[in-house]
Amino acid sequence: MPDSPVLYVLNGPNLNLLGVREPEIYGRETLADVQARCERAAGDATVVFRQTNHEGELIDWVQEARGKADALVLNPAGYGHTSVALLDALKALSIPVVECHLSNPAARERFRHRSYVSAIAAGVVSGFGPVSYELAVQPALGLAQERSRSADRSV
Ligand code: CA2
Repeated sequence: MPDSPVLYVLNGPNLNLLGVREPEIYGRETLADVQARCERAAGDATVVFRQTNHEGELIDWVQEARGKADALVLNPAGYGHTSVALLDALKALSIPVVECHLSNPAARERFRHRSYVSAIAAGVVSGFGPVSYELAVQPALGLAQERSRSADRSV
């Protein structure tokens, strides 16, 4: 791993509406505020922070992360509950993935209880609003560092 690890933070559909709609569920902070929290939590690491409303674009970014990122924090939003295609893309990754949610989907409607992403995630942080992202960043980077140390040992 280079001196400064690269962390991808990818966000799925409708998260661009953060702070604008449904503040009672998702709070008043915007996605730009969440990005600033991730950058702070990541310290010296480079953070690539993106949001898309399109499943194919999210999958393209996951594939891109394969060659460019050391770890991934992913809020798949609605696609976490539905997208086998996203799961397939994630399965091709060998970097640590931490799934992250603002709300706690397990405490919401039944259709939100299933997450395809959880099947491959190293861990899941949910229910703490924008703080969920901060809590996800540190273990994602820690796991990346562990992985690179054990790769060093094996050469
Ligand atoms: O709690 C989360 O982070 C979710 O991933 C958010 C998704 C939802 O489908 C998941 O079950 C849990 C929805 C993202 C929509 O974001 C909005 C934000 C503000 C206003 C409207 C939607």
